Amino acid sequence: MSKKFASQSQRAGIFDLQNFLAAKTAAINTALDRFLPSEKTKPATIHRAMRYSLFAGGKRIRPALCLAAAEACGGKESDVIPLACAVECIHTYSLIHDDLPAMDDDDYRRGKLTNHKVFGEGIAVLAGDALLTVAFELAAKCKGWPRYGHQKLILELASASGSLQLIAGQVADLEGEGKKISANELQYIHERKTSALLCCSVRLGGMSANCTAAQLKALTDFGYHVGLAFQVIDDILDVTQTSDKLGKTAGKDIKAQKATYPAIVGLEESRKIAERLTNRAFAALKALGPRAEALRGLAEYLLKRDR
Ligand code: GRG
Repeated sequence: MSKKFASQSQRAGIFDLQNFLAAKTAAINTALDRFLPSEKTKPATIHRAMRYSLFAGGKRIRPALCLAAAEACGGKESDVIPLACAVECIHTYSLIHDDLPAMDDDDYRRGKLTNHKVFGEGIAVLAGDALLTVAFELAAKCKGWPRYGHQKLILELASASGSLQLIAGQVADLEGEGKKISANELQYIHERKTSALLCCSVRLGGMSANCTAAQLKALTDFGYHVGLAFQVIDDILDVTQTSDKLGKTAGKDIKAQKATYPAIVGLEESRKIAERLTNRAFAALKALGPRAEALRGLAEYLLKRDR
């Protein structure tokens, strides 16, 4: 890691990211528990399956980014929480479906057996479907703001998770397996499979603070670059970390002959790319001023993470 980058944490100064993440994770977990039907609610199997993956120990990065973006624009935590929960529900649905035998066929996720390994494929498909649906229910029930009414909020979630973004990325990923693809094609996949939902999380945070158009532009720029950096790091971790550390099967990308940054440009260059993308994200934050310190801390943490 370059000296230039290492100095970012010193500049971040007193901001305590560990505390921030712990507090936001607790708030999100409490809210998710409140929003979702209980395990005993009929039909109990589906609610147990939804909760199994939702509370399996995910890092809660997307909701944390959503809350941090709201903070950067002067928003209130209680206003943004339903939207932060909505993005986590969409993210968890995508992981459940991605792990299915018809897709990535994985046995472990978040350090536990995958949803279909515990509940069977049928229920796992339905648990994913139900989590996706809950996300839109939460957005429909949230407060709504003068510049961003429910139509805009729901459209935001639909665009990020639809066939032009998240699903497009997954399709390109599936179709790219075993093929030699270019760095540009890989970027197309990463933008959609990963960056779109991270960027949406950040934008929804801003919207919940009724942010200005200029603030939303800065958040979009930040979210796009952090999202891409996140996936480059994910690719690096897949080849440098153990399954135990990641809570999912490491080394899967090579086995599935997936195109990744380390495979195309090598590990060292991949690290530099992630660093450059993070610096672009930092630059976008300038427009938001000192209240964006949590976003800055998160971007730095995501670059340096080891799981
Ligand atoms: C099935 C529509 C559909 C999409 C699947 C999520 C996904 C797209 C594929 C899973 C594999 C992958 C590399 C996804 C990119 C996004 C990503 C890195 C997910 C993991 O996110 P983390 O690390 O996971 O935030 P936790 O478990 O901590 O929430």
